[in-house]
Amino acid sequence: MADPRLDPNQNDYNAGQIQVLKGLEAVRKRPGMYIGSTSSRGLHHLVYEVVDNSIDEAMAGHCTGVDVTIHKDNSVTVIDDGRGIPVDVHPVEKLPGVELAMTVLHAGGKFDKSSYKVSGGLHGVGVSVVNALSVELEVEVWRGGRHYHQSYERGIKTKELEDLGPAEGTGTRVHFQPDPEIFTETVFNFETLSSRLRELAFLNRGLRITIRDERPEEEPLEEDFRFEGGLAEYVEYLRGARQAVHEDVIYFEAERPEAEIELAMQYDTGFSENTHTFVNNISTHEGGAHLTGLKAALTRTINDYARRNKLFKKADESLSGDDVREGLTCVLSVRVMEPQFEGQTKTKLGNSEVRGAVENAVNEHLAIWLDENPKSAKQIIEKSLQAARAREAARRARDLARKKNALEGGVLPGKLADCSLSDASLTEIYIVEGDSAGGSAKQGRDRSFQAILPIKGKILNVERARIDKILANTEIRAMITALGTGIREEFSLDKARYHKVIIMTDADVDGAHIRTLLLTFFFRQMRELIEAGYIYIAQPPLYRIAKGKQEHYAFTEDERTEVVKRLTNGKGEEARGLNIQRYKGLGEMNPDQLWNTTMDPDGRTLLQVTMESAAEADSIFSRLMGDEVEPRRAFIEKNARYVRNLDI
Ligand code: 0RA
Repeated sequence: MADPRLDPNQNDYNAGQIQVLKGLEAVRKRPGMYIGSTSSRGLHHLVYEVVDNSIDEAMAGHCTGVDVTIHKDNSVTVIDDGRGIPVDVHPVEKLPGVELAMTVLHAGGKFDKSSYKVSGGLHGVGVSVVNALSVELEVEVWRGGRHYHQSYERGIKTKELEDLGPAEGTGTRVHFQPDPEIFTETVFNFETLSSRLRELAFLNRGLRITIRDERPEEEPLEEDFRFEGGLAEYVEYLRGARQAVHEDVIYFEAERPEAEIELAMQYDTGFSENTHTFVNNISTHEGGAHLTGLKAALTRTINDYARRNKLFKKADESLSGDDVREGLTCVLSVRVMEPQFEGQTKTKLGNSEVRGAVENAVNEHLAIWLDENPKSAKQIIEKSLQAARAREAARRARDLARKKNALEGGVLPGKLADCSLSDASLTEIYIVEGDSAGGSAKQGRDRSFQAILPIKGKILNVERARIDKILANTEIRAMITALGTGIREEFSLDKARYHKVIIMTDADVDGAHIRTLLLTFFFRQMRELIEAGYIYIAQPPLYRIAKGKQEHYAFTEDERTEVVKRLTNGKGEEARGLNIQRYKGLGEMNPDQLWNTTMDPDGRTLLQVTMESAAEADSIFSRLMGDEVEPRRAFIEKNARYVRNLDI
């Protein structure tokens, strides 16, 4: 009985007050039990506890603003414009309401005030805990036209509630200095407080919350939060720089007997999921019933919408939970009368009845939103379908690995005119642009060692496609099967069916483009083929120069000039009846011409493709063939002066 005030013989103190002192003594003995810790975390919880009371007032519709100030001495003031803590004497406890609030643990129940108070967890223990753990606390109330004041030290009253006289307005002010005997850290972190206050402002739409830090020498730090858009604005804030898939944030509020529900969400072009859930303004990191309900509803409603609006291509198509959450930024906030917090960190909602309430509300409101926003709905389904395709591709890629390369053992493509020799070190394959050139090449070739694979037009740009699209492409599949090596992780040089892979395209811009696309494919999917020196580029002539029965070919402009000079003895072309043909494409050559100029090993020129640096090639391919236009433009501008024979 160290404290004389705990002595029941002291006539100032009745039995009720002894209970009070014992209660606060318990808080000081085991502060961790009430605020979680006595470190920096617990210190900041003191502020949250006081602010929570103001926010309760706001949620009850009686408070528009909360102002938090950190003073130079690391004491804190919280002011609100609520109704003010009651000051009249409680009929049973015989103490003013404000004094009960300041000294009785969980005094909230003593006031006839129904709100979504938190039972359990660290919040909602009551401002009396803050009082017990403060070396000094002052409370002021504006209420009923008057201004009141009371003060405490370490939870013990040092001044009776005093009526300071008439005053306008209503509200409450609590000023407290955390006790250094309790806390190992007594310096507040502005960022920690302001980010929680920002979060609270998002969670309580329209509520103004300010924070002011008076500690800096020069000028106080100030933040002013007020979000009329509530969670919708929160989602925009969280999405940050990620590019939105649809313009408007999906947003709704719903009331159910089990819970009040507020949800905002938006899809972006990214691949991650960012879902945050709250119960009574407390973040539920571990999820729980509300999150389970949300996920179930999301998957169901999006699938239903896609099916009803015929956005699936196949009848049995469907989107998985992961598909509909790819690139999603989402905030769910529920208010529950008696939340049960479970889990390791007591941040998992246990109330099973909330699951159905959330599921039902999201089903209903999301369906309405999608119906009312068909353009956005379509963009969302498309995004989810992309996610589904990627996931399917990943699955297939895994299957592929498991089957130890399905493509390699596959039937050779019908378009392939294979050679008769089977010793790969002696054989070569021409990948030829277009069917007509392919036809000439098939007729002109030496079929014992030369295979021909015609491909149609511009093949897929593998730089801008996910693996599923790459493998679905007929031309690419034909190449993979013909070459026999497999791709990427399953690539095996030993299985190459030819040791020369010769790209043969037209000598124009389109041909150059197709050549680049093919090289991109080899670089990304069969890099070892380049490293082994198996990839070549055929050099078809640019000109055919005929004089009578004589035929000459020129592969460059310089060669053409030289040939013409030789045939005319320097006297001009027309005069000597020269016939000069500019080859627009391989198809203009007959089989013999193609063989003589481009395919005959004794006369042809092949360029072997080599790679100085894979990293450099990597960067060039992604700049040239990737999504971004600007790096491509920059590269082209920088390298344009090296481009010759540009034929547009
Ligand atoms: C109980 C009843 C009433 C208000 C409050 C508590 C109250 C507590 C705090 C704590 C910080 N700010 C606060 N503002 C209000 C309402 C009594 C009534 O007027 O009916």
